[in-house]
Amino acid sequence: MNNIIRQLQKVSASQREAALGQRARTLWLTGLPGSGKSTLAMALDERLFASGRASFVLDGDNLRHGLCSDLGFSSEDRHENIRRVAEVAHLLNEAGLIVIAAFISPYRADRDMARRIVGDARFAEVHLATPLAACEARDPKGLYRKARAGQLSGFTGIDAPYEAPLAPALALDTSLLSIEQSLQRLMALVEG
Ligand code: ADX
Repeated sequence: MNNIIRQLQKVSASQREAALGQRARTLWLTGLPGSGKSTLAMALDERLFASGRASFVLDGDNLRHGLCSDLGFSSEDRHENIRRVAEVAHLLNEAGLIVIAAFISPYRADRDMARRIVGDARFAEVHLATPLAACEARDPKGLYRKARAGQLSGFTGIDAPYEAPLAPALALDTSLLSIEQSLQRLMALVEG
């Protein structure tokens, strides 16, 4: 970057983490639409808050109303979406927070980019490995139905790809696990 010089902060990330009594981490929840990302992200955040942790959820649908409202669903726009979100996750981690990021993030290369931006030591990839048939049966927003009817194109799982993680820190099939069971595994990951 020309003519732009980094300023050093007087308070380090590790000092902030120590004050908060936690390790800053980013749990990156990836999976098909309807796989349970947002539900689990919000429930985990609530549980962390109740146990005295400082956490924050970054959710695809929410950020697409603000920071990413100029982006669509082409592969280029999804890439930019993930880049921006990963930069925000990094900043929140620098502030000492536990970040729960819930994005379809369908491309492996984009998730690898997110890992690089956040930093490998802080990043944990969680695959919501709920099968397509179960996600489609839930169809919480009616978007699978629209995609099948040809009213929505480029929908992940129907006519846009989803590249499953090869080695996630955790894989959860929410068609088999209760919310409570999934939460316990996520809490163990945060604490590990
Ligand atoms: S990502 O692919 O860039 O990671 P993100 O998680 O931010 O996606 O947003 C996904 C949300 O956008 C879905 O929950 C759904 O409500 C909405 N959406 C609208 N159009 C599409 C589409 N073509 N593919 C996937 N999700 C879509």
